[in-house]
Amino acid sequence: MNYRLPINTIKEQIEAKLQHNFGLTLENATDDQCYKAVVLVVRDLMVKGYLEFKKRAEETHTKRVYYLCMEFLMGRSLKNNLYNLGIEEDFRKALSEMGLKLDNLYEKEPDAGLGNGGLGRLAACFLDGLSTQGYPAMGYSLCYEYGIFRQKLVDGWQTELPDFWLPGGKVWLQEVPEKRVEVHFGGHIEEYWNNQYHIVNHKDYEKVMAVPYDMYVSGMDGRGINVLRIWSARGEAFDMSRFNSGDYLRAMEQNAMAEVITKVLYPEDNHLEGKSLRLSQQYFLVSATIQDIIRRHLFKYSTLDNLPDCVAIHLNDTHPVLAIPEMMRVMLDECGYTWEAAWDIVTRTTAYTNHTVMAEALECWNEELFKFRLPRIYQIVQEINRRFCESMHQRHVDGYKVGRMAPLNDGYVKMANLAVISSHSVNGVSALHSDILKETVFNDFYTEMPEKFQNVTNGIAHRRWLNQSNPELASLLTEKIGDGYIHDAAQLEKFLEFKDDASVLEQLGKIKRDNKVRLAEYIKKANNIVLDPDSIFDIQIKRMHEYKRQHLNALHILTLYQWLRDNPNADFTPHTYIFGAKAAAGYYFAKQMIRFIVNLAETINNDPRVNQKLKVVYVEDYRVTLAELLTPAADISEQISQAGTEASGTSNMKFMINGAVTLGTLDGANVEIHEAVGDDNIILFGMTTPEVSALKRSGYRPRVFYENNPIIRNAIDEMNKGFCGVSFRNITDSLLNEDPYMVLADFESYSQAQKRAEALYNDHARWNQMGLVNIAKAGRFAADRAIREYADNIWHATPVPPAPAA
Ligand code: DL6
Repeated sequence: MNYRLPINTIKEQIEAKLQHNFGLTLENATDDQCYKAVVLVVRDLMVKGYLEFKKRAEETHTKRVYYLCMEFLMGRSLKNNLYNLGIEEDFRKALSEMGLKLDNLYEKEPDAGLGNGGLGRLAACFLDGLSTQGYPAMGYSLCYEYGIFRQKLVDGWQTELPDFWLPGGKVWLQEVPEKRVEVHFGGHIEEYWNNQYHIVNHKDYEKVMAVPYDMYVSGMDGRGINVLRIWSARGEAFDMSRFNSGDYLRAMEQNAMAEVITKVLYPEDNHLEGKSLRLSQQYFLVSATIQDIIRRHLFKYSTLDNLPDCVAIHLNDTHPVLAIPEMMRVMLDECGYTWEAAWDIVTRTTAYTNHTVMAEALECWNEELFKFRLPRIYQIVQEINRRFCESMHQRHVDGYKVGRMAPLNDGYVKMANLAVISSHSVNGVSALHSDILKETVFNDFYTEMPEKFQNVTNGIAHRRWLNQSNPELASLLTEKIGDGYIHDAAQLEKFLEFKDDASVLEQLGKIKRDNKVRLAEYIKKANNIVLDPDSIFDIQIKRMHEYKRQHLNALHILTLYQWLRDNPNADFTPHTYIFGAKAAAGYYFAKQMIRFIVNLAETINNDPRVNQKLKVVYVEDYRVTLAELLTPAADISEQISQAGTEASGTSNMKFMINGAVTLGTLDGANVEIHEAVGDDNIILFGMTTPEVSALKRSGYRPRVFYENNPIIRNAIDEMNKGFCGVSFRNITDSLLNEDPYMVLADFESYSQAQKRAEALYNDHARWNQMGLVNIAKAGRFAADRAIREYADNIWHATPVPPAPAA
C-alpha cells in the first residue's frame, strides 16, 4: 500500500483533525494539539494498512502469532511510524508550510514507558520485526495508567514520580469497547455431574472488565501493520443504594479496587515482587487475552481442534504463564474438551522464552494466596502437577528431582516449572544463556525433555536504533553500500570493504563527534555540565543492579580520580563517563549505588585539579528517547556484568551498530559479539563463567583483594569516608564481606581493559576502524533475524504471501 499523500491533502487533513477533535483552527492550536492532530492523520493511514494486511492474512490462512508480555517499552511512535511508512519528509514539508516544525512536534510525545528495561524493549523491537517481515501478529499487554516511574534525583537519592503518559500517549490508542471481556477473581468452585457431564461453577467471584485499547505498529514500508492490544481494568459495580444514602466513597469502592489492576507498571526488573496485585495483573492479562484469542478463533473456525495449526502463542518470560491453565479452563469448562484433548492442543500451541537466570526473578506464588485469588486456576494447576509427577514416576525419575521440577512444591506455585512442562519449546536469549539454562536452572528438565530446548539470540530494531537515531551514519552507509541493509541487516557486512579506507574512517570519526556534540548540548542543558566532545565518551546505560556492576565502573573511576589528584600534570586521555539507570523502587542497594555515582560525579566535576580531564555524568530519568540520543554518541559501550548473569543484553547490540567498541565480560550476547568482531575489535576483561563458578566453589574471599591491592584499598577507604557528606559503608561492607558479583576479583582486569581502551582510542584511525568493524558485523543482532528464527524453529509461521499482481 502506498501511504503517501499530496502535501495539500496532508495539510487539509491535519486542519480537519484540529477542527473535529479540538474545535480549533491552526492559528489557535498549540504544538501539543498539532502533535495530536498529526498522530490522528497517521493513525488513519495505519488503520487502512492494517485492514488490508489483516484481510490478506485471513484470505491466505497465514498462521498468527500472539506475543504475550507484561511489558512493551515502546518509547515514542510518531517518528518511527512516519519513517516506516516513508512519509516523514512529506509531513515535514506540509507542516513547515503550515508554520510548524516536525521536530518540535516529536518533542510533544511522551515515551510510552510500559516496561522496565531490556525485556520490554525487546518485545517492542520484536513487534517491529514481525510487522516488517509481514508476519500477522498481535502483542498483548496491559494498559498501565502510569508507566515506568519518572526518576528524580534529590541529593543523589532516587525518588520516583508518577509517569502519567496517557494525556499525550492515548491519541495512539483506539478503544475497542465491544471486545471487552470479563475476568473473574476470588470466590469458590462448585462441581457436580449432570448425566455424563462434569459441571464446574465459579461462584461469588469478583468481576473485573477488561477493555482493550489497540495501538497500531507499522513495519518498514508499511507492508505489515500489526496491533498491540493492551487491556485496561474497569469495575462495573456501582452500589446505587449506598450512593443514595450518601455513602459515595463506599458506593464506588469496588470499582476503584478493580481499576487498581492496571494503575501502575510494576517497577521490578530481575527482581521478584511477590504481591497479590502483581498476581492479579498477570491473571488479568492472560485471562482477557486467552478469551480474546479463543473467541476470534472460534468465530472463524467454530472449533479449537486446529488451534496449533493456525495460532502460535508466545509466553515472554514467566509473567504470562498462567495463560496455560487459563486456556485449559476455557477448553474444559466452556468448550467441553476432555483433559487429554485440551492438554494436547494447549501444549502444541504455546512456547516460552526465559529471560533471566536470577533466582530471585523466577516467579513463585504462595499457594494459599494463589488458591484464594484464582480458585479454578489453582485446581487446574494441581491437576497439571499431579499428572506431571505421575508421568515422571512412571519413568522412574528420582523423587527429589520430580519435586524440584513440580509446579507445586514447598507451598509455592512455581511459574517457570509450569512454563517448561506446558510449552513445546523453551528458549534462552543468547547462546551462553541457553547453555546455562540447560546446565543449571533447567538442568532437571533438560535431562528429561532435551528436545524442547533451543536458543534464539536477541535482536534489536536496527532501523530505529541506527537509521532513525543516527541519520548521519545511516546516510554514510547508504552512500557506501546502498540501502539494502535497511531491509536486510546482514548486508551491513559490505561495509567491511571500507575498513582500510582512510577517508571513510575519518568520516566515521566526524559522525561520532557530531553525535557527541549533540549529546553534550543536551547534558549542558539538563545537568549544567560542560563536556569535551574530544574526550572518550564511555557509557553505561541499563537498569541499576548489582549484577550489572555499575559499582565496578564507579569504583574504577574513583581510583582514576585518586591517581589524577596525586598526579594532576600526568598524561591522561580526557575521559567522560556517563551513566543512566533507574533502580527498582524497593531495591535499596541499587539506590545506594546511584547515590554513590552521583555524589562521586559531583565531587569530581567540582574538583579543578581533575575536571578538565575527567568528568562523570549521571543522566536523570533514563528512558528510550534518551537512549536514542546517548547510543550514537558512545565511544565505549560498558557491558560489564559478572559472567553468567546477564541473559543477553541488548544495549550492547545498539551500541555496536552505532560503532561503539564493547568493553565487557564474556557474558550474555557479548560472547557472540566477540565471535562476530574477533579479538581485535572488542576489549574483554574479567573471569569467564566457568572461572566464576570455580572461584565460588573454592570459596571466594573478597577481603583478600582489599588487603593485597593498595589501589582497591584506597578507593574503599575513601568510600567509607564518603562523598558530599555521605558514607558508602553499606556498599563497601557488601564488597568486602560478600561481594556476590565478584567486583573486587574482576577489578584489576577491568582496570587493565580501561588502559587498553585509552591506548586504542588515541590511535584514532585504528579506533575508527574498530567502530567500522562493529557496525559491519552488527547485522546478525537485528530483530528481523531473531523473528525469523522464532518463526522458523518455534512458531512454524510464515509471512503473509504478497498479493498477486493485479
Ligand atoms: O531478553 C531481554 C532482556 C535481556 O537482554 C537481559 O539480559 C535480561 O536481564 C532481561 N531480563 C529481564 C527479566 N525480567 N524479569 N523479571 O528483564 O531480558
